[in-house]
Amino acid sequence: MFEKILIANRGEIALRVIWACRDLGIQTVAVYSQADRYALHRRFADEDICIGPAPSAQSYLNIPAIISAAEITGAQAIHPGYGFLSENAHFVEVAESCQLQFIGPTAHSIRLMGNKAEAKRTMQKAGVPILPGSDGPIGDLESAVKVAKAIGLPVIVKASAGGGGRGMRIVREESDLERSISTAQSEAEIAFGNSEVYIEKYLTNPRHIEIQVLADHHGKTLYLGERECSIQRRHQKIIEEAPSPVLSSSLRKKMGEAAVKAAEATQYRGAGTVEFLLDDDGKFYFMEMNTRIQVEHGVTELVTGVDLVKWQIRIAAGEHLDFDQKQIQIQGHAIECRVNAEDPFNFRPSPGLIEHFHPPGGPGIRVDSAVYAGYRVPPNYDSMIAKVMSHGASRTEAIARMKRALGMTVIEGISNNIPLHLAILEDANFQKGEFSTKFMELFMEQYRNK
Ligand code: MV4
Repeated sequence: MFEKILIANRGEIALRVIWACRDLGIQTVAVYSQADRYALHRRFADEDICIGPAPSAQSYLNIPAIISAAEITGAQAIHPGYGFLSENAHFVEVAESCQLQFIGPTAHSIRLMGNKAEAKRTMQKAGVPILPGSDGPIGDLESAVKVAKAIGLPVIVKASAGGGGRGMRIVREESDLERSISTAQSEAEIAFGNSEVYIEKYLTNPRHIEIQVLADHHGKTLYLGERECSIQRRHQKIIEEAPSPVLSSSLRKKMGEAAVKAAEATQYRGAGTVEFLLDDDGKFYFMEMNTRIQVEHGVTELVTGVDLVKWQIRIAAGEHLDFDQKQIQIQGHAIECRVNAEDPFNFRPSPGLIEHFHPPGGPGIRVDSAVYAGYRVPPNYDSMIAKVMSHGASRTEAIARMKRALGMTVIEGISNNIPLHLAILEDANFQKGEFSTKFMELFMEQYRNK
């Protein structure tokens, strides 16, 4: 096992990794930017080192500074958290060339999944269901039009280098097809330096269901159930839950086995998430694979009892997964609300001084956060300041506990989106578990008019 790990991240996920390291008896090194002088990840790590000015390009994305910090402190491994360098194949290669173990998959897996058209092809070969569309990136316009006509409108044009909703264009009418493709191509070139796009059938009201997987270095790959992530706004998740209110145990098994196939097709190792779209008939299709620990991993931890971050570290150190698929049971129901420092109506960021802070607690509540009373939320990074998670024997109990927790949370000095969460928790369709990725659009109409 490692003796010392450097955490190349900030905020709640940096603390989450410190928790896992403490439990495993591993020393930690925090890196921080000049904007994070008063951040908790600095305080709770055994050592800390400044890696640059506030802008992430000069600090949390600064590969030479982070590698130097690892060398100076004698860390043996780097945990990237999520965001920042977590899915940067080049960073993995640099770390490994410096004899630093990257806690995550290989550069090869990251690169393969980073190209969405290539990933889709790999999945098709592996027998994982995909949506009909172009076989890989679009060649010329003429053949793209042919594909679109063959699969039928609407179709969606996606950037190969995109993902997470960036670089997509829906085409509903044949007359828009050529223009949409060329716009998508030039937008992709500007955004990613890669104009490659692919085309596939567009599903109008799917659910976003993702399967958590863990794979060790010895050929064992397991699935840990699903997370329902349909409640998003502008491709930012707001509420996630496990299990999905609509998955039967047989569909869970089918999707889980497909996710394991997807991971095995890329010789995946570590923690990963396979995203699927699920339609009304219970048919599911591969979308993307995220090759990192995700923000919403905690709901899976609550319903499976498996510490995913600890396993990321143990797997990177070469340990065997010491349990089997049949030992993974889904117990009860968990919900996560992402608490953001933002206006609850216009969603504008609200950084600044937190004057009072009282996190919720009590039975069935977990809070992952890195803020405190007197802390100043810097304007430079993501606005998420806490993840409030609830766990109960049933979905009804998880919702009740979440309402209780959010109602007893105090955050004063800056705006936050708890009022939005409470309104969603009161929504009749949310309570019935009847929603799709369209939920927030529909919800916003009545929320705004209140
Ligand atoms: C789709 C889709 C419908 N049909 N692909 C958005 C994020 C990226 N992972 C894929 N996304 C979508 N791809 C096809 N063929 C609808 C979405 C989508 C979406 C997916 C999940 C959650 C919220 C969403 C909101 C809008 C669109």
